[in-house]
Amino acid sequence: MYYNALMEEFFHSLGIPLVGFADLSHINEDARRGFRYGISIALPHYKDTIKKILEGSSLEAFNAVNARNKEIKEIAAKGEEFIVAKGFRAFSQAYIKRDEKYETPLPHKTVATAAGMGFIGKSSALITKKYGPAVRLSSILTDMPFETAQPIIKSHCGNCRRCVDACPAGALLDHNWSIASARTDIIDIGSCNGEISRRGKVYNTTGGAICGVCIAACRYSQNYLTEIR
Ligand code: B12
Ligand code: SF4
Ligand code: SF4
Repeated sequence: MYYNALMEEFFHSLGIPLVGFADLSHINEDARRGFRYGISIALPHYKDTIKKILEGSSLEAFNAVNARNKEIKEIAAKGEEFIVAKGFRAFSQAYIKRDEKYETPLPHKTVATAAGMGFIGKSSALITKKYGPAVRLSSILTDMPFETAQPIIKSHCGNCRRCVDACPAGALLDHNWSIASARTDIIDIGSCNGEISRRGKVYNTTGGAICGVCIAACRYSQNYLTEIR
């Protein structure tokens, strides 16, 4: 028996529009904590947040992004509890911290491409069809069985380079991703991090800072902004 419908209904009821299911058995066992399946969830940013990022009003954007981040973390934790209550094991990755190399054992984006949720763009972000990269991500590892998606293994950016040109730090390297790509092929995280810290000082944010211009400028985010519902 597969539990896709049950979990989709659960996450939709909590306001998560995008849910994907991955078979992670090809990934290092320690990284996936011995679990075979991964659930990827994505919560879109409000359209207003994307506009604010582009207008440069970073304090407001920072607060809006943080609120969305808190929301998806809480939802992922509820997902874990729900699965455990159904008699399976589960682990929410929402509160996993990055290490000193700015890495986590199993990034949300890896679970997301394996779950068919989107591709990695030249911005190094996950690009979903409907909301582009303008989503907050989380993931849950579990032994609850699912029918799993076909993994996405290459970029659909083509010749587009909007995010590359929009990045104020010149951090993006105009690379078309495939699963063989290394992060260093795509982004210079030192430059990106420098820009984020600079903005934190300019806008006097506490407890972190954001840039996100590459996310807001993406043509897929722009399509989401202009779509008529
Ligand atoms: C550390 C971190 C950073 C670091 C390093 C960024 C980086 N690219 O690694 C810094 C501080 C620079 C950063 C900046 C930002 N970040 Co950040 N960051 C993280 C964090 C906490 C861990 C990422 C990680 O483990 N990196 C390690 C490297 C190896 O992996 P990766 O680059 O993330 O992803 C690669 C793999 O997934 C691989 N891959 C994809 N599919 C597959 C499949 C297989 C089989 C394999 C082997 C590999 C593979 O391709 C990816 C690209 O190289 C994640 C949250 C999380 N737990 O995942 C958020 C996260 C990636 N960040 C996010 C965001 C939004 C941002 C910022 C916009 C925020 C800001 N402060 O302004 C910027 C954008 C920078 C950018 N263009 O990427 C979002 C991305 C959302 C999206 N749509 O993709 C995440 C997922 C947070 C979230 N909860 O939503 N971030
Ligand atoms: S978050 Fe800002 S500095 Fe970092 S890659 Fe995106 S646009 Fe460039
Ligand atoms: S702006 Fe263009 S190049 Fe950058 S991630 Fe989006 S589609 Fe890809």
